[in-house]
Amino acid sequence: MIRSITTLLVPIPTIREHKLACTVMREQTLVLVHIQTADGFEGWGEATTIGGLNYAEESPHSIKTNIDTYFTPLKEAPTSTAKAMQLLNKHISGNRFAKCAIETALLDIEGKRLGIPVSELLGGRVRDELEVAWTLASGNTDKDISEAKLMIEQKKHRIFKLKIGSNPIDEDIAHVLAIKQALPEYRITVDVNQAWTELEAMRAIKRLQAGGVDLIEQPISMRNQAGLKRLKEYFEVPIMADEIVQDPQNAFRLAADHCADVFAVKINQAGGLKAACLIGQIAQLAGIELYGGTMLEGPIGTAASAQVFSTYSSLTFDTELFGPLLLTEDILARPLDYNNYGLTVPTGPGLGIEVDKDKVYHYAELSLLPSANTSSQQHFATEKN
Ligand code: MUC
Ligand code: MG
Repeated sequence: MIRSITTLLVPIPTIREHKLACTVMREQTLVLVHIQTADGFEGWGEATTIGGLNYAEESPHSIKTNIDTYFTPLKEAPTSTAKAMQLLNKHISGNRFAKCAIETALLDIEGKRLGIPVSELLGGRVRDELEVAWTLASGNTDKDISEAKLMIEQKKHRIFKLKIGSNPIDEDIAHVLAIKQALPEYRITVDVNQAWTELEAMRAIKRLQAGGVDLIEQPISMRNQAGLKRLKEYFEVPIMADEIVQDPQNAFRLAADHCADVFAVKINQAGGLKAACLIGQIAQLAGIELYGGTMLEGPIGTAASAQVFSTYSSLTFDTELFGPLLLTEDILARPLDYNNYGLTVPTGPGLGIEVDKDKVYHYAELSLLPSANTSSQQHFATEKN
């Protein structure tokens, strides 16, 4: 039986401003879930989103409040992850991010109880290393090029994603092409975070494709599924669906209609680790390539994502599990193992990580203090001219 469920808001500053089309991040608020069982096991889960309510319909505060207020019957539930999640899904609509945090903590416990990593509860891992892309989003072309060169030199990353969509299109394209020209042999993805209209996307992607850009992520609104399919059919450069890929039912509809070449899968957006595995299977059955996405999780959510992506039979476009590296502070006793352009999937029982409780409670306390820059405040990106 579950003895306690504790939720904590843990805001951690980012190493630099991180600019997306929808927001500018200066910190990330981790929503941590700590579950303890009556027989002495404990598990950790995490939910994150981006920029308060800028990116998705759940905020750190709504996730915490909803778990604290509406997920309480879970305490009477069996510790079996499958049965507990069945109960939650029956009684709680939506709230995929919150459900993901709870499922992560329960799987962590289940893995520890059985002495196996979470990947083995999810069907079994087929890889132990994940290549990790880095996102260049300082907002300045020269800074981004130097940042990328340093990453390559240090063997940290050699795949790069550029966040665009907040500037006038000509400016964004010049920025991307300058970076691609400076790094011709490296894979460059652009993530527009839904900022363009379909017509803008048509015109812009033509120029990006001609400039050798390798992957285009969510160029238009997630509400325009037919438009995404038209872009996918028109262009040779692969089109990746991100925000539009939500729960497995929705992923199934997108896959059946073959609306994208690649799915970016995120455990939070999917509604949990098992849902993210299901989306991976749906994509593979439909001939859609996979990319291991991030909601800029800290180390707990990143370890959980790594456990999931290690089970995908193919992961053609690798991952972007760099969230912990964007944060100024770690909350693990031993940091995740980033080396040789990637991340080693933890091998220990459960998530395979040890959370440093003192650090967690130290940073969580800070959330009680007023902060000039909390991600609950809305950071609106500059309006397009
Ligand atoms: C997104 O839309 O992919 C992933 C990397 C990053 O910088 O933002 C996230 C969200
Ligand atoms: Mg994206």
